[in-house]
Amino acid sequence: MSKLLKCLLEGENSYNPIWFMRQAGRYLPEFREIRSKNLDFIKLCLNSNLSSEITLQPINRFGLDAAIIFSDILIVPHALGQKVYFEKGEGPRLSEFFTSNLEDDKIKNYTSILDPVYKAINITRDKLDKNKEVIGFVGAPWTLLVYMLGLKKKDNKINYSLLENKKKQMIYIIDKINDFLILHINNQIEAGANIIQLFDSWAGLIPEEDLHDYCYEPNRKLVKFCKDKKVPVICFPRGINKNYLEFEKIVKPTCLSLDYDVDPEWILKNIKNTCFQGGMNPNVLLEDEKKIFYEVDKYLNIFQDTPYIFNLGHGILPETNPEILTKVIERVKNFK
Ligand code: 1CP
Repeated sequence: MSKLLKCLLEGENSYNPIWFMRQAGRYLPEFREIRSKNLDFIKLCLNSNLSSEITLQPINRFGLDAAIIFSDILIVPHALGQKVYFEKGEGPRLSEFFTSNLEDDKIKNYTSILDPVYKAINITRDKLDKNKEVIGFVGAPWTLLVYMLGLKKKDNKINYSLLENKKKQMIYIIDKINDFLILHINNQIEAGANIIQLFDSWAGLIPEEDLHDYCYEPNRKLVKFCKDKKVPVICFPRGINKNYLEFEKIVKPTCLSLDYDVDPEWILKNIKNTCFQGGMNPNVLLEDEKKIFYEVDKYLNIFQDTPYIFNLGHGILPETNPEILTKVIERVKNFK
């Protein structure tokens, strides 16, 4: 069993496995080269050979413990019939959402649109060292709905009035999306993904009273599905702060991925018997070496007696210098 799987499944803490959210992406010149010739981002995600090549770029460069498949959480709304646009400086935008997109007769079309993702996983699994893992992923329903319903305003606040008195419809939609996510997770596992990460990147926008229905409950069902299949699952409920504790109790993921707002010492003190991942602010990687190593060591020291996967509190920023990552990885690997 790889060191990463041992850390996730057996509580092994003699080594800190390492990978990064958004490790395949714009900070890498080899990615930018492919991207400059492939202007349609969704089409690039659905090109199995290129997706696999991009997935392996950070592995070939840095020798990380896991490859996360190059795709996007928005590939699911795309496969459910919504057009996905990426406009410069604006973030992703989607065409209008219709509840009818979520009817059961859409399943066949949905799976065939996503088929290239599964082929990319196949190719990647074949090419990757046997002691490294392939991470599949989905966005949790709430985070997908933020994009699917266009809920987020430019200042990253939510237009929550749009959802007032709509609890019943929301729960119906979330349940339906969850069914489609389970299909996508299952197909990724069948294709060779042996760890799943659930991104609930906008969970922090949910008011406290709706966290149960919009965040914990859908994540719990997805986690249960993965655990029933004996596949470890990492949850990233970004921005919920001390509710990480409640999240852990209800959702029970194999591993909790920390954002950079939550206090790692508070987490260690309050949440027991689980594996943790990440936490360091990705902005730190833009600072000088001394500050970077100080922060890297801080996380390694806090979590030295627990199973801990080194990662960041959110994705690597495009401005990050890849050479600094080489040094961070060396530091992490030499820590224990
Ligand atoms: O070249 C480009 O302009 C595209 C940039 C890009 C990339 C490289 C986007 C657009 N998505 C991705 C890949 C991606 N997205 C991966 C690949 C694997 C990896 O290396 O990690 C993954 C796992 C995601 C997941 C994703 N997409 C999330 C969840 C994680 C997070 O960052 O919070 C979210 C919210 C998205 C939506 C999305 N896709 C792309 C953008 C610019 C956004 C908006 C959010 C953002 O700006 O970070």
